[in-house]
Amino acid sequence: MSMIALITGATSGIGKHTAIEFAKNGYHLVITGRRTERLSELKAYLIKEYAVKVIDLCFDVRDEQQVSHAIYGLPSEFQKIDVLVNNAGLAAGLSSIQDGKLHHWEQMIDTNIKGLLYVTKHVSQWMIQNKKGHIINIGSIAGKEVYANGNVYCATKHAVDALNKGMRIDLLPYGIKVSSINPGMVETEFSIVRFDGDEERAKKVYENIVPLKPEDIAETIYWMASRPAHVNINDLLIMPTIQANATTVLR
Ligand code: NDP
Ligand code: 8X3
Repeated sequence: MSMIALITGATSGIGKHTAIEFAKNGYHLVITGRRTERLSELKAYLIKEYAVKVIDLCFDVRDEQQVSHAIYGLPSEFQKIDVLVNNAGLAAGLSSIQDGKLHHWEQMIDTNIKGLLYVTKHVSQWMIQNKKGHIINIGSIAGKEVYANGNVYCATKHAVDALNKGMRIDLLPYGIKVSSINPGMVETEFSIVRFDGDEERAKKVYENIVPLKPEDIAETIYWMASRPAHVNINDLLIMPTIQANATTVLR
């Protein structure tokens, strides 16, 4: 069996395009997300287009039992995961700390931090057994800077930044690479989700600019995963050319 990548949040945006990019390069895939139909469609597409093996796992990363059940249920040939892309995540809301909604905070903390931890804990056990592996965490410019009303989302991505560093230290003795990629603005379903389905408001985020495409991030993730064995990209910040930092955007 050739190389295997497990990508969380593959039903949309960065995760979906990362699955396509890895399939294009001959990887067999484990794709995950909550939306079953989208997973099935992507699986069929990847098998047809790239003749790779694909397993789709439908689970909510916030539920540890679902995560462990899905991951430990993988057939043994799929347990030799070479690359884990911790991508599933979201921003919910854009409000001041005093006006923020508790359910938004909980959703972001449970998905972006706890979900990433659950998946990593289980997959890293196998990587340790196999004495190889590469974990690529999707952070954000929001994990490097804090912007107005970004409070809790920024806190979760700062946590991903810290976890990325911590994992790298803990997994070093086992030959496991740990990397993060931190994008600026990428046009996906991210803003639609952030604004609770308000597509008009989401569209305005990318009006009159050329944002990054999910394909740009996918290609960069694959590039990170395909460096020689002695090279690790610890931490990569990637922005559209029209964006200088979290808040300075040329429109
Ligand atoms: P999308 O909304 O297009 O995709 C998000 C993915 O995460 C979906 O596949 C979704 O799958 C999955 N997901 C969300 N919640 C859960 C959950 N509870 N359980 C399982 N899967 C979940 O957004 P992006 O592609 O833009 O986002 C991907 C990552 O990139 C996120 O971590 C985001 O924070 C980060 N990022 C995005 C940027 C941007 O500007 N777009 C910039 C910087 C970082 P499903 O709904 O089917 O469960
Ligand atoms: C997504 C990018 O700037 O909306 O992480 O936080 S931003």
